[in-house]
Amino acid sequence: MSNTPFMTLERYIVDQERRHPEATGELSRLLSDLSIAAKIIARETTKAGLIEILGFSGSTNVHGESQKVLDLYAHDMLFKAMDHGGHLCVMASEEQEDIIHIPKQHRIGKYVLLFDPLDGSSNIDANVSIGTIFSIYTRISPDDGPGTLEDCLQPGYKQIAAGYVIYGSSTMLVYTTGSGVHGFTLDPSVGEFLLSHPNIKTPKKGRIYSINEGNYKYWHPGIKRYIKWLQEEDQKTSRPYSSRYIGSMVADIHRNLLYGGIFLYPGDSRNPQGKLRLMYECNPMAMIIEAAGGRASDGYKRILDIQPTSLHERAPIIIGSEEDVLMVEKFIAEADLNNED
Ligand code: P6P
Repeated sequence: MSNTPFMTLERYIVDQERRHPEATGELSRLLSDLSIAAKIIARETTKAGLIEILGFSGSTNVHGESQKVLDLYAHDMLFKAMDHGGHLCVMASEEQEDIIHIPKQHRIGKYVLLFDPLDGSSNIDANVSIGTIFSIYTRISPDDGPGTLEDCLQPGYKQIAAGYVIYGSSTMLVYTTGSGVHGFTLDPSVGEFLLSHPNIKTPKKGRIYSINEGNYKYWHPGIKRYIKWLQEEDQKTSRPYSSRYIGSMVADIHRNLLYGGIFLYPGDSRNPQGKLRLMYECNPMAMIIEAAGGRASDGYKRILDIQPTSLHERAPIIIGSEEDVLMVEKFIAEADLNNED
């Protein structure tokens, strides 16, 4: 019998809040509202094949990517769940070009919410795990008016909370407020997220690497050498590693968080900034992995230290077990030192 206490997400959030006398309860209620949106999105994604909610919506997002019906559904569900709680001054979504103001009839709060409503959605029709990613900041603009773009363009180290929901063989919500990473599994029969993974710590070194090897010819020489190095045999360093790549960031990083390993979406000669979005994917995942004892960099500097300049900018990301990320940085530095092509 597991010794994990029987604990709902709501109860756990309140318990965590009680440890901070200065807490107002605002953040707790914000996280609780997010979990309601997650339950509704989970309900739709787990029956997507049955209710004609698959396929493309015919629209494209700010990145020129075709939007799936479920992408837009998840975006709308999050907006409707979060716009009236009185905790937020502004929101921003990976699926919407501009910041999202809180409707005038609702109270303005002190928090800022950024979210990727359904990451990995290109996999939806193939029934592959997908996820929602969220990131929470405290506003920096003057307290009285609506939130601003400036509130949304803060470096990742200023996040006060981050998390994701993975819609897979089960639905799990994983979040951190900076002290520990906690995982909750949805029990659909009672509609509650129950504590299943308290205080997740990621192994310092893994045996799994996740990267789209189809981009090999475009990679930095240091990345090329690193991946080839992983494939050599050496028992002392547990090589060769296993290659695991789902093509859904939340699923790949969730597995590596629990098992150990490294996920890489580097910049390359075609896309120097890589593919993943700094504000909606890289920063929240970086906060989580660091709180679990891992590391996240762009190959040169900490992801959380990047000062954003635009809402939808991309960043190269190398994230996971600390020793593995440090090794990639070493290969990159050596290749640069030797001016390798
Ligand atoms: P590629 C999904 O479209 C996504 O944004 C991430 O979830 C995933 O890690 C990445 O793109 C996959 O990209 O180029 O390997 O298909």
